[in-house]
This record gives sequence, structure tokens and C-alpha cells, in this order.
Amino acid sequence: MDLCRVCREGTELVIDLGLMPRANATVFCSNCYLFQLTESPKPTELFTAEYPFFTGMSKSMIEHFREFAISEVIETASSSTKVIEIGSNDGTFLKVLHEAGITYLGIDPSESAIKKAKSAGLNCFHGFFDLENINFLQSSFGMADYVIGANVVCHIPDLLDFFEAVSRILKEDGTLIFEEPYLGDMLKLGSYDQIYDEHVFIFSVLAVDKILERTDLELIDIKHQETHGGSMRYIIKRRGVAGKSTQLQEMLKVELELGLDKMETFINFAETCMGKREAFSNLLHFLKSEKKIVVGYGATSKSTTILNFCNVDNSLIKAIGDSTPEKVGKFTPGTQIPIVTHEEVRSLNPDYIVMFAWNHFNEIVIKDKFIRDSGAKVISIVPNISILDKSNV
Ligand code: JHZ
Ligand code: ZN
Repeated sequence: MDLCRVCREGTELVIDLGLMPRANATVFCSNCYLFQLTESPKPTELFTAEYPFFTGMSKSMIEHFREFAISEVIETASSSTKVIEIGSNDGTFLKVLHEAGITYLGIDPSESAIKKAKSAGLNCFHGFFDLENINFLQSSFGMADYVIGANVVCHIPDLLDFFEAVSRILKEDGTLIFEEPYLGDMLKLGSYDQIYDEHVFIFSVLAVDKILERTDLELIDIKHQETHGGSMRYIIKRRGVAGKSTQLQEMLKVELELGLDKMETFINFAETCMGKREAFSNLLHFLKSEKKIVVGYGATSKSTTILNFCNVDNSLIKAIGDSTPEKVGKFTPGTQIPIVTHEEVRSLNPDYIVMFAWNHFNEIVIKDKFIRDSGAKVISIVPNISILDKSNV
């Protein structure tokens, strides 16, 4: 039996998604309510010099991070405020701090991301935010008023090491704020594609609150976000500095009502995933038998899970379009579907487009005339496998 990464108690299998190019199964720890992968590659193998995901590819994410920086930091900052962002990627968030004249440091292990941020003139450190580097970071940058992370903490296998590192660099009245894909939304939408090698955990509020009991930090507030198909922002202070907000207390109750502490809930989720696999596979095989041309939109990390779990290769989906130059010319991991530009996808005259970047759909529909106006039909994969009626889009 796999042990929980935090409490080392036994976990229960939720769903085995099969052998993935990297990750495979997920388990649930009913001791600390942590939904987690059984196996995950070392972070040094994932966040490499060629890491190809860049936050700034999405206009709505740029807007989101501007709002995040302003509301959580800039509005209350003084001339001495110091901010650390972990997993700062291409510097989308840092740029807002930079322009506001705030003292900051971005930290990221991916050289490709650091290069982009540095070429934009941003202050960054190339490496991991962990206990190994914390003394260096503390002596070179000093203590922080804010430690911020977005879509990064759920990527860190050793959470206790991470929280200890935060504790060492956070001022006494400092604040840790991070936001990650939210388990409640994943269960509601059946968006099992959130489960892949980089997402070691999918957090609930209950789980974050519980893990922090093992540290000198405490969850004091939460704010739900629409990004990445539903995320949760966690606001954390040193234990005893502030009380828990009313909405946090309410959310803890709601999650218990939803059964986010119970294995049974995850068994139901696994059944939903199986049903969605069958529906997707049946649809694609039917379209193939009808000689339809099917392509994909967005070579997302998430799509790796769907394609491998549902056994979808290039005989079912001809190509996937993506706006990231670093991804174009490559193939989807394990399923070998060519990743091409959106222009190339259009030239294939597709009959159907599978929307893998479903979390950016609102932005895509506005900017992509082809998706909106061509005869090609859009296949939605979240919440249900369905062919969209474009007149309602
Ligand atoms: P997107 C990544 O996941 C990895 P992914 C990581 N583990 C994580 O947690 C989240 O991000 C934050 C393309 N695209 O954002 C760009 C278009 O082609 O859903 C991307 O390749 N046209 C750190 O990869 C992909 O789609 C567009 O208009 O699942 C979107 O990837 C837009 C907006 C995007 O994250
Ligand atoms: Zn546990």
C-alpha cells in the first residue's frame, strides 16, 4: 500500500489511470484528506531547462495575475515590503510588482522560464524553493512580507519541507498566499485531466488546513478562483496571529457535507472517470468510422492524461494545435499526436475540434474566429463529453 506523503499513513486507491508517460495512479489519505499521486517523477526531472509551459500564453491569466498582485500585495504594500514568488515562471506576476516599484524575487527551477523572466528585466533566482536553498535566499534577499505561489505548491512532493522553508523566510507578521486547482471543482466537473505527473496533490480546503496543523503556520482565509477550471486561493499566517475567517469556517463545513473527507466520494469520482473514458472513446471511434477529420485545441499537460487514459492516438486525432512555439513540431507524450500551429490545424479542414484547453475556452472563443465561425464542430470534454451547439457559445 502507498503511504501518504505527509503523515505516512496508508492510503486507499481511487483510480488507476494506467501507465502514463510519467504519472499513473491516484490515492486518497483519509487521515489528512490528501488526494495524491502514487508515484511522481523527481521535480528535477520535470522542471527542466526546456520546460515549455508559459503563463503569459493566456491573456486572461495575465489579467488574473495583475488583479492578484494588486489586490493581495500592492494595495497594502509599503516602501519596505518584500515579496517572494515561488514558481515565478515567465514573470507574469512579477512584472506587475516590478512596475509598482515593489521589492521582489522570483524563484523557478525551469531555466526556460527564468530566461524569459530575466530577458524582461525581472529579478529571479534559478533553483528550487526548499530547505537546501533557504539560507542562501534568506541571506541574499532577506525576510519576506509575502511568499506567493500560483499553481506551484501542488507540484511539491515534500510539503513539510516546503512549509518549513516558508516559515524560515517569512517575517513574524508575514503572509503566505498560494492558489491551486481545487479538488471540489475537479469532483464537480469530472475534470480528471487535472491529474498528471506535475500535480502531486489536488488540494481541498480541509487538506490544506490539516497539513498546516503539522507546521507553525495556519490557514486563515480562502478565496475561490475561476482560473484553471476552478482554483482555490489559500491565505496563511503564523499560528495565532489571526483567526479563521467566517468564509473559511463555512467552507470547511461545506466540504464535510460534500464528503471530501470520505473515500466513498472518490469511488464515485472514479466511476465518473470510467464513464467519461467510454463516452470519449466511443465518440472518436464513431467519427473515425464516418471518416471525419478530428483535431485538438491546446496541447495542454492535462491532455496527456485524457489521451493516454482513453487510448487516443494519431489514428483518432490527427493533430493538436497550440500557440506555444516550444511545443510545435513535437508529439503528445505516449500517444504521438503531432503538435502543430493553429494555422496548420485549420489547413486540415477539420470536421471536429476537441477542446483540450477547456479552462481557457472563453478567451479562445473570443479571439479564435475559426473556432467560432467555421463549420468545424467543437467537442467539449468538461464537464461532459458532448458536441457543442455553437449558437450558444
Ligand atoms: P493550460 C500547465 O498545465 C502546467 P496545462 C502546470 N503544471 C499547471 O499547473 C498549469 O499549467 C498552471 C495553449 N493555448 O494553461 C497554450 C493556445 O494554444 O491549460 C498551452 O499549451 N491558445 C504548471 O498545460 C495550452 O493551450 C490559447 O488561446 O494543462 C494551455 O495550457 C491559449 C489561451 C492557450 O495548462
Ligand atoms: Zn496523510
